[in-house]
Formats: sequence, C-alpha cells, structure tokens
Amino acid sequence: MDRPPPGSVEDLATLAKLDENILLEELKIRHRNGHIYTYVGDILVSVNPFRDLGIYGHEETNRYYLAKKNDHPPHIFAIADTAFQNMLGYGGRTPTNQCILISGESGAGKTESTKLIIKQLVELCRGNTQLQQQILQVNPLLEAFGNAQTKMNDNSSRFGKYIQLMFFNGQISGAKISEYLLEKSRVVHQNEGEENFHIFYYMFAGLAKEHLQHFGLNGPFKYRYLRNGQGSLKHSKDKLKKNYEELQNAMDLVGFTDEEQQDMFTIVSAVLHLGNLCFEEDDKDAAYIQDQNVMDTVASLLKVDPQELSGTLTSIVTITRGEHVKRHYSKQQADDARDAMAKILYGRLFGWIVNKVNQLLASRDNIPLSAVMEVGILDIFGFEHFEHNSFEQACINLANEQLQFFFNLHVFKLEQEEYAREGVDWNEIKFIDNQPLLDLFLAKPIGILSLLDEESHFPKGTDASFVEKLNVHFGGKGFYQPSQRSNDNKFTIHHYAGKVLYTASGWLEKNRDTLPPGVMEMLQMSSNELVKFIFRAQVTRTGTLAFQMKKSTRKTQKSRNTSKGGFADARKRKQTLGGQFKNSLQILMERMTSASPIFVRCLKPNHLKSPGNFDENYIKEQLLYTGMLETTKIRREGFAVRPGFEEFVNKFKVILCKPSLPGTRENCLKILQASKIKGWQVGKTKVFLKYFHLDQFSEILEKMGKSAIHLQRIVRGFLA
Ligand code: AD9
Ligand code: MG
Repeated sequence: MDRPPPGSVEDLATLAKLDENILLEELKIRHRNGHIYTYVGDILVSVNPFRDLGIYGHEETNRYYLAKKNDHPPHIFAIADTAFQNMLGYGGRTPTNQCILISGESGAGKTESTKLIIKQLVELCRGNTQLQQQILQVNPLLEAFGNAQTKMNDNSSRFGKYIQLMFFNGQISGAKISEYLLEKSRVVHQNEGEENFHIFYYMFAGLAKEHLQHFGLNGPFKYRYLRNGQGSLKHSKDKLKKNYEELQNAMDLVGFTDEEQQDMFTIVSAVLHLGNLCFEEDDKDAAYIQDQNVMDTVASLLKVDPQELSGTLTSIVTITRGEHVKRHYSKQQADDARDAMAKILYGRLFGWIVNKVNQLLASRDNIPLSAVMEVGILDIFGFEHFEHNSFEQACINLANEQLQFFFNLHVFKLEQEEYAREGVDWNEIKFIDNQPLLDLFLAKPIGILSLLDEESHFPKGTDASFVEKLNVHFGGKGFYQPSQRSNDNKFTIHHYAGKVLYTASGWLEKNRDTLPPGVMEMLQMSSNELVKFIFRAQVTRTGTLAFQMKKSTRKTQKSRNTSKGGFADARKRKQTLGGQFKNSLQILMERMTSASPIFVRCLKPNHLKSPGNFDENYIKEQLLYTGMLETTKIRREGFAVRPGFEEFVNKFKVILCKPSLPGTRENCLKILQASKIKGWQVGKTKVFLKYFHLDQFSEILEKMGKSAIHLQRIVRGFLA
C-alpha cells in the first residue's frame, strides 16, 4: 500500500505499516514543520517545541469550539473540546465525567498543556465571569510557590496537582485542586545548578524597597537558602519583576486579601532569615546561636518569643521524675532543627494557599451536587533521573509508574479482557506490564515504602539498615539492583522509563518528617494570625491540611492554650510522608477510575531545552518505554467505543427511521448494516466501534437531520 508523504499523517493509527522507525520519522518531520501535535487514535501526542508557535490565540480557540475531531489538525484545544463534549454528552454520547491525564518526563510540557486545556475549557463556556478569571489565575499563583528551576526544566513543578473543573448547565460552577507531595526539602537545599522556589526570587525583584525593609530583606545575595542568590543572577531582573507583577495580579484576582498577602510574604521572609541562623558549639559541645540579631528578626516576623525560639532550636526539655531536664543540642542537631522548622513553615504555607484557593473557587450558591459534571486534569511531576536521586525522586517516579499503570490498564488490559469476554475476533497485543514495579514500591509488608516505614518506626533504624533490608528482600529480583559497593546506601531501580540510581541517605528522616519538640507548640501560639492558623490545622491521612476554625473566629482563640493536647493526639496518629503519599495516590486512582480518561502523551525532543533540536535516540527511548508502537496498534485495530445494545439502539434507531425499537443484538446489526460503516464487531452484550466511528455516526445523523428539515420545508412549501 502507498504510504502518504511522511509527516502528513495526523493520526498515526491510520498508518497501514507500523514500526518504531516509522513512528519516529513521522514525529520528526511533523516537529520540524512546527506540527507538534499528532493523534494516535483518541490519544494526543505532543512534542515540546521549546518556542512560541503562536497557535493558542482567538482564532484557534474558535476553530476548535465544538468542532469535529477530524475537521482540524490535532491540537491540545481539541482535547479540551473532546472532554467538554463528552462530559455534556454531545454527539450521541452518554454524559460522563472526564479526566485528562497528561504524562511525560520532566520538561516535556505537561504543565503548559494543562494551562492550555484549562484556558480552552474556560473559553468553551463563553461568558466572562469572575470565577472564570479566578480559575485562569490559579496556575501563576501555584507556580510561584510550587515550581522551581531544575536541571531538567526551568519551570519544574515540585508538586503534583489534580484540578477538577465543575460544570453546571454547561457553565463553570467551581474548581477544586488536590496537591501531591510538595518537595519541601528544596527550601533548605538545592542541588548544584538548581534553584529554590520561584517566589523567593520574584520577591526580591518585585517588592517595593520599603516592603523589603519591612521584612528585613536586602538583596538576594545574603541568604544561605538561596545559594548566594544564584537564581536572580541567571534571570534578568525585568523578567523576575514581570513574574512578580503577574503573581501579585493573580493573588488579587483569586481573592487573597492585602493582609493575607502581607502575611504570606512575612512567612517567606522568615524562612529566608531562618536559613541564615548559624550555630556554634561551646566547650561542652552545646550549640549556641552565633548572631542574635538574625534570631530576633525571625522571632519578630513570626511573632514568637525570641527566648523561646532560641531555646527550641538549641535544646530539648524532658520531664524526668517530675523534674524538667534541659539537654543541649549539638551543632548538627540545631542545624537540623532549624531546617525542619523552615521546611514546615513553607510546607504549611503552601498547603494553606491551596486550601484557600479551594475555598475561593468552591461551587457557587446551592447548585445541586447531582447536577454537577466535571473535567479533571492531572499534572504531576514528570519522571526524574539526576546524578543524585533521593526520597523525593523515588516518590515522583512512583507516581509516574502509577500513571503508566493506569494508562496500560485502560489502553491494553481492560480492553483486551473485554474482547475475550465478548467473543470479539482479536489478535492479542502484548504490552509491558509495570505491575511488578508498583508491587516493589507498594506491597505490604514487603515493599519499599512499607520497609521504609518499618525502619522509620524502629528506634535503632538507620538509612544503612533500611538499604540492607531492601537488598535482602529484593536483591535477586530483576527490577532492583543492590549497589556494587557495600555501605554506600545506594541501589538502582529499573523503572519503566529507565534506570535510576538512588541514594538512601536521609530517607528515614525525610519519611518521618518529624519536628523538633516545641516548634509546633511555639508556632501555634504565635501572635501572627496566619502563622497561628496554619499550625493549628490537622494533617489528614493524605498529607493535606484540615483547617478547623474559620478565619474570622480566630481572634477569639488568641489567649486560649488549647493546642498542646490536640497536637499530642495528632502526633500519635501522625503518618509518615511515604504513607501519606501512598494514600493520596490511592485516592487519586479512585478518582480517575470513576471518570472516563483521555490521555495526552508529552515527549521531550532533547535534553538541552532547545527549539529545533530533535534528538532521535532520546525520542525513540520515550516511544519505547511509553509503549507507543503497541498503543498505535491497539488504536488502529481496537474498538475504543463499546456501547451496550440498548444504548446503541436508543441512540441510532433514527437511522432506521424508527421512533422505538427494542435493544437487541439483531437490531444493532440492522442499524450497523444500514449505516454502511465498516470495521465494527458485535459481541455478546455490546457493539464494538472504532474511535472514528462515532464521528461517522454523527455525520450520518447530521445529514439525516438536515434532510429532515429539507423535507419539512418542502412539505411546508406545498401546504402554503
Ligand atoms: V515537570 O515534570 O513539571 O519538571 P513539565 O510540566 O512536563 O515538566 P513544562 O510544561 O513546564 O514541563 O514545560 C517545560 C518548558 O517547555 C516550558 O517552560 C516551555 O518553555 C516549554 N514548552 C512546553 N510546552 C510548550 C508549548 N506548547 N509551546 C511552547 C512549550 N513552549
Ligand atoms: Mg510541570
């Protein structure tokens, strides 16, 4: 069969001949021509252009408005439109909640795609409500606090998010964001060539002089947590200032009050000052603070007692036989206490911001919940492999394994199981099942996270004893490779997307996520409203914050010392970070399973973040590990649409010009034959259609609709 000119095919599933090299060539030529989007059946593949293509304006918005898929070239807006139409049940579909799952390596374009999908979904509702404006501003706000420059991406998401947009009568009625595992450790440490969260640099570039002074800040070069202000050197001040203005605008539009914004910057400033606290040791190895001024600044920003703050960071008080005994920290312990406090300050602030956004965007008025439909969009942190990979990378990569598993489940497993059950004539397509990798991480009691929890709860557990256990349990298995050297705390995991060498140093501490005694109590008693509020929240089993008091009632709580008992209870129940992450992934999977999925696959054309560079080997690697060839095959040969007999007959009985018709297999066959559509099969209880059949059916219905109107006109004409 003649192959169409390479690069001209918009849907790879229509190619007659398929292999890895053909897929690669098609994508390469399309990328070169600025066609970054390509379909694989109902899946969208996007290759990061690393340049502004100017294809997301009004013209495109209108072009893809309630359009038919094949009328226009592949586009991310078409995905938004499909989700919208499917959700509302246009074109003979049953209305269903949708979830759009965007996957790809770090820097492949997931977050950009997410923003474009949200923009288009907002546009699809037409109108220009305050809520629509607020929703559009959520991303700049969250990115300022939750994104940072890494080696793989200048604007890397350091948290995962699932955004649910709610619709009522085809109009946006609210939004909800769930966040996953912010990389708090970045606040106190960044690897070579990386930065802290954007907000720190924006603040220095954008805040007025007197504001900076108010926070005791002068220039980003003095702060240890900013690695001497590296970030602000790399980016032009104008760009950072613009980013700050965008953030400011976003905070205003989403609805953060001036007072709240002031409090947010106060906490961020306190974190920076905290980082500059240095400890020395006296001749009894007891830590003491080197620079009292820094301590006083932190205490005054956080509105806590300076004595109590320095006490909490340098010593622990225990009660032995009714007596208070004070034990001094070593310098190392004091450093750790300081960093732990900085991390929790930032982490709680972020949790509060997300919570606040959710309050501000919650569904309006008294819209009946049962009438609300939704489109969810998943934008997680992409697969990562640095020189140094820690606990955070393990969690990030686990999330990516989980997403790949979900993809396989939907695209290959469930579908082929159904063919077998229904007796469809089918040649099985093999795929690489990553279930063993999920088990490696998640199995109980012998999985990496369970073993980590066990070791974290064990008083004598160390990172080395943890790795020892991993080696004992998984040493002989294919996906886990112990280090060649003993005692370097390293191990390698063969992820679906490649090998990653992990270093387990500090994992137990990161997993425990404990605070030095007294820090929580001290911050709960702060006279700064926001500080007090965020530390009185409870941590749920998925790691999000549950705020119990309304902000307006906070003042009345000021002098009541109720926090201690509550906190002690919470600490008993406190879950490890790994445990929280596991729970949140599970809930995410449940959410996604309850909606109908749409997949977007982002590919990264090179490691250099550069336009016009298509590294064939790198793309090929991604095509291989995402199972793109198998996906294309199943989309070419498979049946993406599978209505039951009843549903099918109900929708399409008009083709036989029948107002009512029983939903039998026989009637389905009659309709299919009358439609003259080719390539379907009929199983035991369902009709099996290819993804493009629905469009063909809507065309038939449309034509029939038109001719019916035409007939009516003729009849009316006669009567007149
Ligand atoms: V990570 O896992 O959060 O580290 P993402 O989210 O996959 O990663 P992101 O969307 O942030 O990657 O894209 C990285 C960069 O690629 C962006 O900052 C843009 O500079 C560039 N990019 C991505 N998509 C597009 C696009 N459609 N048009 C132009 C793009 N540039
Ligand atoms: Mg991202």
